[in-house]
Amino acid sequence: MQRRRRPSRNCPPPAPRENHGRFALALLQADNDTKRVHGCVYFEQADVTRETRVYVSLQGLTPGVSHAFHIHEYGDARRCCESMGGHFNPNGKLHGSQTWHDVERHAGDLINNLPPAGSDGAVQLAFTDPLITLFGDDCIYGCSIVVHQGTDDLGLGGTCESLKTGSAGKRIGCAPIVRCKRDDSLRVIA
Ligand SMILES: [Cu+2]
Ligand SMILES: [Zn+2]
Repeated sequence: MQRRRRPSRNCPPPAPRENHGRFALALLQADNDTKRVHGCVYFEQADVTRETRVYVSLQGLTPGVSHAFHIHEYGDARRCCESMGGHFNPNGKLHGSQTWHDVERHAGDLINNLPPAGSDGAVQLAFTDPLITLFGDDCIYGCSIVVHQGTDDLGLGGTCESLKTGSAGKRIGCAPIVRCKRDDSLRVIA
């Protein structure tokens, strides 16, 4: 068989990387039957030494309810939100909250709960998280975002379930977290 030559001499070189930042996206899809939660969660991390910024824009929530919102371990949607595992917990911690810096938490606990949804069922906010990362072995690519029907009790419920899940109830929306290109239009400001 004749060997083919790669015509590299006449082709432009690959584009250099724009910067060292990394970006990710969870796109929650609407479901016509159940009016499932939908919208977008966008992540940015400028480099491995910087904290990750999270931008949330969701619709289809229950007005007035502060829904629990976490990163779960798997991005596996074969059984919709049920196959996405428990809270992302690479360090083997108990469930907790970002609010208390001296108390342990799952990396996936984030801010635990979204602010109460508006009368239109929408929420927009941005926050920074010191534990999650888009770099290295424990990066969140391939994990998922899960939104719950109820409110996370921050591990204060006095039960084993509370120290595991925050007793946040049914999963009403979810999506895998995938790597994406930088997109400043997804930087919603609350
Ligand atoms: Cu959850
Ligand atoms: Zn947790």
